[in-house]
Amino acid sequence: MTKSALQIARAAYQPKVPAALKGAVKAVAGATTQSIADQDEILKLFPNTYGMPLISFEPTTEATDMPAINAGVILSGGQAPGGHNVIAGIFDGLKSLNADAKLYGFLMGPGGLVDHDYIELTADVINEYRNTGGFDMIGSGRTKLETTEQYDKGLEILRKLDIKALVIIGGDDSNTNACVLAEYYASINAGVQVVGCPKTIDGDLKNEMIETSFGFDTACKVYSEVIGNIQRDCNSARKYWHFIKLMGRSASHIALECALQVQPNVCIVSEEVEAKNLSLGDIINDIAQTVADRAAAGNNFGTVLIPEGLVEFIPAMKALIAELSDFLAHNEDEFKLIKKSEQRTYIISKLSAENSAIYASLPEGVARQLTLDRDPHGNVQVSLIETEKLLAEMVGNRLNEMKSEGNYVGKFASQVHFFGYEGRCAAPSNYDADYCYSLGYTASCLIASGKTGYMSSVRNTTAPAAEWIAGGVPVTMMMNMEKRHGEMKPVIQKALVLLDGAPFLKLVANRADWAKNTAYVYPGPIQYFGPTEVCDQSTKTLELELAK
Ligand code: FBP
Repeated sequence: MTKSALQIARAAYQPKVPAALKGAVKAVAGATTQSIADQDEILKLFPNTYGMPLISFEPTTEATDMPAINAGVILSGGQAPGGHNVIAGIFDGLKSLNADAKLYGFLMGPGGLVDHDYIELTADVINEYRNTGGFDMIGSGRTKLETTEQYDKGLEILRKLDIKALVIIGGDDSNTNACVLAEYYASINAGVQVVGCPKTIDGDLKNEMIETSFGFDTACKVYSEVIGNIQRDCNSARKYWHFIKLMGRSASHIALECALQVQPNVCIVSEEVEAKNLSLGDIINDIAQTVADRAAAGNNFGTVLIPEGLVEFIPAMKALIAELSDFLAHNEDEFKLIKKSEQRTYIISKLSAENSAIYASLPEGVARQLTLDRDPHGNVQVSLIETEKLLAEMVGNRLNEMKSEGNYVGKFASQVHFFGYEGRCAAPSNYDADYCYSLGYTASCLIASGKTGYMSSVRNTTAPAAEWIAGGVPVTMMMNMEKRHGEMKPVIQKALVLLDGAPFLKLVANRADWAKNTAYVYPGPIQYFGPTEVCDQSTKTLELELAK
């Protein structure tokens, strides 16, 4: 396979790791834990894995004579830069304990475990993928592990390969499933540990013990580079308003981080929209006013950042989507029989009066996009909803009205963009390459110390890597009960943008200036070689959050 010059040079990069992981470690147990909410229900559902202590790894001089441990690894859900380094870290960690250890990769996500589809990950395979983006070493998928049949089927192959531990690399839903699996295997004394690793470009799997999910850093840097390029184009031609939707299924972390990096004219934050109970009309009016104000100063151009999940946060839309999801979950078969051309009328006839009116008012395309299949975890596939077009069109219409009212003089031409897939498989930044490798290596330490139901945790990551803190967090600690597919389920609580958090407050303090004046910043491409302040910086979000 032909490799780029960067790929070849990058293969030799040695990820930086916490000082504690450079030699033998011992697991030190900290305080016992509780789930963040609904403690009684979560305890009842996880009697074997609830309340375990936090773990940190510290260097030890005690000699350890470890048996060879075979482990399996699964990549679950959307791609995120650095996944290959997590696997490399697990591999190196297991091998450092005993060179006879084996690592197996289950193919195309959790489905590979159930279907017994796997490969052995030898040094040759691992070395091909060190510091590369993508999940193509073993592929990924969104199959939800949720039935005992699936767990038992998985156990057959784990036993056959003598696998004693499984690492599930995934987002909040996948790590929730990892914990359910850990609990089940513990309850039947299967002798298989399950450990999770926090992955998602969305950045919404984070809490007190998990500073960030991997991939967020690289993806935001890739998007910020291209938004910066668009802003320079925009500031050169001075004739377009660019409506840029950014991935992030629920939380607006990506849009917010990119805004902090590029200083756009407008950045919508879904969590604020919800808190202020804004309607679609309010959002349109706000953007149109900014366009009009800039036009009054002779600036008929600008940028608007839109978080992918916006529609689900507009309270009226959220209520509509909730009813629609419940209805579709219970009437899936009937709905599938309705002709495409009649689906809209059918849905309108089935919803409550209020939701039906909102649904009827939506443009045809968006209405159809809302009824598309949910993902296996019951989520609306928001990446398929063209919010950027919806907003650009509606702002254009509003400006026409304002013009006829005499409240706008200017020219409005829009361009729409959606950045998501472009960033999910980028070559990991130094931050992600180091963080991911450390997460994987830490997972191997959790395995070696017999832990199950834990998530690998690496903290203090705005400091130099040597000072990072490696450990494990019981997954039940992050759980609460939420409604999914019409039923209450234990799930890891999603971390949304905090409206009193430092990153959002930074936006608030600056957005009036950024709206009016052209204060664009052009971050440029990710740098892998060069001065540390250019190559090793983390996200603005993390810097602001950890500076408190
Ligand atoms: P994960 O939560 O699985 O990491 O996926 C995140 C994401 O990239 C979202 O930002 C996006 O909405 C979704 O995946 C797209 O899903 P798909 O890859 O199935 O198109």
